[in-house]
Amino acid sequence: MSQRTFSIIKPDAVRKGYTGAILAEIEKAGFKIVAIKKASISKAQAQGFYHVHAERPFFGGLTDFMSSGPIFPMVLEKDNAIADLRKLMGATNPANAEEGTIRKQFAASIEENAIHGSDAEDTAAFEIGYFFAGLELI
Ligand code: RTP
Ligand code: MG
Repeated sequence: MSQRTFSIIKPDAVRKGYTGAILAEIEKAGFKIVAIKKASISKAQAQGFYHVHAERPFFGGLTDFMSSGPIFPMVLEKDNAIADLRKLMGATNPANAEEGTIRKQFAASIEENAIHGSDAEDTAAFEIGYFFAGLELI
């Protein structure tokens, strides 16, 4: 059944000029881009987005990084979108990512790892609402 997920092209990938190539991979894999925009978020906004990781040792570095430059948040749709996007992204650490995945091709490190994807239905709903209003999603 058709499902929506949330993704971000992270600041490292935008800086390196990989936005178009990553979007091409996403479309080639059968995702429909429901909504997309360019954004720059503050440290506080990054902390809100990644609040589930607040107690992790990497939280400071992660939120500094995510607020370090422009990003492209987007809403994607296809059958099994949440799991399929995670598969297309590859492992969090690109050193462990499978050949052909976005992180294998475009990520430099576990921190500068090019793309975010929601990990479950409830987090997808929270993350879509964090960046997009209902009227942007028709
Ligand atoms: P994301 O949420 O960005 O899609 O990444 P993920 O699910 O693959 O990984 P997650 O465990 O949710 O971690 C969120 C982001 O935090 C950074 N991280 N750094 N230094 C570290 O050990 C470490 N672990 C995670 C990564 O940038 C990861 O994408
Ligand atoms: Mg995650």
